[in-house]
Amino acid sequence: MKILVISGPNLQLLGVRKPEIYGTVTLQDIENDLQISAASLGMNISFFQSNHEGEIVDRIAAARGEQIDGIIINPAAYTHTSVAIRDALEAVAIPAVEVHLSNIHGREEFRRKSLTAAMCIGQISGFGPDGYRLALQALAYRLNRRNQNNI
Ligand code: CA2
Repeated sequence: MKILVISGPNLQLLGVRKPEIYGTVTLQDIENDLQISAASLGMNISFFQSNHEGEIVDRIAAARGEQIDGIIINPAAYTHTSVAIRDALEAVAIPAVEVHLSNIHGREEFRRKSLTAAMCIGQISGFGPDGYRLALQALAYRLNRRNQNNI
């Protein structure tokens, strides 16, 4: 099972800036942790971070040809603005889970709306770095069930 983790703009600053909102864990820490969790679930995992909307669209589009089975995506600020990322997720139709470190529903009004979540199986928001591990487990459940049912 192949999983792709996509991180949007400014997530490379995690753990370095604004620890009062986003904590002290870095994106590299999150990816290292996911690598271990994926190995224990027998999954192959790869990572992509970009500050550029078009690069994220291209990465999602390429996932189909690479036989990626599941996507974990934190589109960061593009969550609230990007019809292009939403359309890319819809087009590839690969099961995806949207993750947010913070609880976007408890923050500023403009963060409460996600354009991308509707194209995902679901959204995990507010659990900090644990949200990524929960997303991986959710994908494992979904993909295993799908394989058992041959769909
Ligand atoms: O809570 C999340 O995971 C977010 O996706 C993080 C985004 C934000 O725009 C979303 O509304 C919610 C921000 C990404 C990281 O931005 C930083 C900014 C300053 C310092 C460190 C990270």
